[in-house]
Amino acid sequence: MLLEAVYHQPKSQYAYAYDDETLHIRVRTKRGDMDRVSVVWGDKYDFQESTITVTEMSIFTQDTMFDYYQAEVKPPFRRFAYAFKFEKGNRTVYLNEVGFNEEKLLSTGVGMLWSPSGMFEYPFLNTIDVKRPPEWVKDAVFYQIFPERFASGDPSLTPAHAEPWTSESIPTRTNFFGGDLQGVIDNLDYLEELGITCIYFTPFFEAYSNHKYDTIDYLKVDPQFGDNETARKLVEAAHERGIRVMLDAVFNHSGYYFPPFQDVLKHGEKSRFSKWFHTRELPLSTNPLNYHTFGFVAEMPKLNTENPEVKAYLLEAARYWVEDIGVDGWRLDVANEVDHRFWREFRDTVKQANPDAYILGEIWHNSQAWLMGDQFDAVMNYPVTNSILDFFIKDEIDAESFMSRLDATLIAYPKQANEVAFNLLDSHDTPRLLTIAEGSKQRMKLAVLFQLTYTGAPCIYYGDEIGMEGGPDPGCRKPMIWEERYQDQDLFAFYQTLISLRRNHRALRDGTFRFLSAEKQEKFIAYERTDEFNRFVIVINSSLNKQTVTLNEFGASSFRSLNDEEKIEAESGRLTMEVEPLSAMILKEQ
Ligand code: ARE
Repeated sequence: MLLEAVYHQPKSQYAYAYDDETLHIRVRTKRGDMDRVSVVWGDKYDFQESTITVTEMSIFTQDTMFDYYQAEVKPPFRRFAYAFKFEKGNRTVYLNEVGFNEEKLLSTGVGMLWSPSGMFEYPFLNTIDVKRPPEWVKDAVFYQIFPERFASGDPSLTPAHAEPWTSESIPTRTNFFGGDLQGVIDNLDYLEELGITCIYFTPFFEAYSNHKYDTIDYLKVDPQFGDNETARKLVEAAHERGIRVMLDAVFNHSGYYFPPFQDVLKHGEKSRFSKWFHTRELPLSTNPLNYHTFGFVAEMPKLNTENPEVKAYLLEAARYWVEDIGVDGWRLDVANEVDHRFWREFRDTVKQANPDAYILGEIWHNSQAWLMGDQFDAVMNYPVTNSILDFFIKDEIDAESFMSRLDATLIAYPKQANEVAFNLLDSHDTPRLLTIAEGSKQRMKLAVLFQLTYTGAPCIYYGDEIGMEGGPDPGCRKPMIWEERYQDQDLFAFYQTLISLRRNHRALRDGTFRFLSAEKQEKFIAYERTDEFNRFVIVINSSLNKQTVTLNEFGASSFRSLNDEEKIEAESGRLTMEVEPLSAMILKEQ
């Protein structure tokens, strides 16, 4: 046993409440090291040999170095004292909060030697602390819209200097094309036909730039896009079709033309807003910068979210859009640079306005510190994005390392956070998927197929579904192509089919996910998604060679491929199939 590899941390993603009565307890060990791992537990006020329970744990995920064991327990009095028991061959070792104990040390009886004071504890399962993301997100398929570039519905709003909207248009950092909210309303049919269920808008509040991340007024729709009534109409029209709406909260910084910032620029110390920004000294200077900003962008001064007036202003905006206009969630820009205290108050405000609102942080890294229930429901799952791109699109990692990287993200957070993770393949901040795939629609389809059959809520970046291309910002922000002859209808149908498959089968959204094959040096994977109604086996061959794939432990089952073209029966418990290069098979058990 390599005890040095064992890791557990109470009250973290290794020990958390999943619901009002269930705790998830996890422990890490060296991969393949243990024969059996159990959690030994009891009530912290009645911890005796006769009352303790030993619950065997199972491996819930693995990476190249470690096994991660998990057990679900339901302590009757909601209090929980526990230790771990590791077994290998004839050796048994216990781990409690004090450290490791060999069994021989416990020969006089575990109850006597393990006074509860030496145990790990989950002191009390308080229901208000349980992380409870909105259920609807598990079923959602998001669609990201960059408002200036999706569609123009009200030509009277189009800026005079806007460029013509064509399939050849080239976006720059500063040009405009005239997209607006009416344009989205006019195209809700299109979105419904595609099958998506929630629109994520990058900012549409009044701002100076074309991307609107430099807010001037958080309570007002940008006049180029319409007004607050258009926003209300849009939300209502979307809701009528069962489509929800999520907005972008840019609360880390304001724009240069935000009136309080202009006031500080003009009046320095004397400004009544002098404490509204994270300044280093006053008067303000942009060269050299003497105030904090997003990146080194002088036009984006960092808001002082510790200041009560700033807080009140931003929280009112957070409330207003949810409660008065009816939006269903917030995506939080640069979420990891804003103080945690602000986010806790933000959560209370938003959930009070609508307990079902989704709070999604924009964080590109491990986000455990925000995902324990008191701040965000989920984060933009860029670690998963990168794993999918590296395996299916860039062909840079093998199947084992793909599995290992995905599994690492599962252990990083409580299960609830993974169930509503926001899984994107590209965005307004990255090159488009098809461009990363160097134009290979076959590879793109494999990535999309995985995304739409994986745990967490998928998001499609506008225009990907019809084959749009574009490099890094600003290249990825071309105006949507609406002329049908330039749209890839076959790709659209592919998205449509997969979205509807996902929407029709809970197993593919919220079912158990398990890798069946992900081997070293191989370029194909097989996985299973199951719930009480259905069992799917999906094989994706990301290599340039035809693969014969054999999967074990299938009993006498029989499967049918989705298009009904093939029927595959297990023979001697084995399922065997041929998968063409760069293609996939979705099999459903009959
Ligand atoms: C513009 C230009 C850029 C130029 C930049 C600086 O387009 O080419 O480099 O100015 O002069 C918005 C606009 C951008 C604009 C930017 C600044 O959309 O077009 O860029 O404002 O004016 C990090 C942050 C993450 C942030 C990304 C961009 O952690 O929060 O950088 N994303 C949000 C939005 C953006 C938005 C802003 C923040 C600002 O989604 O659209 O930009 O409001 C790694 C790191 C990440 C890093 C990521 C991307 O993986 O780990 O931390 O994210 O790369 O750089």
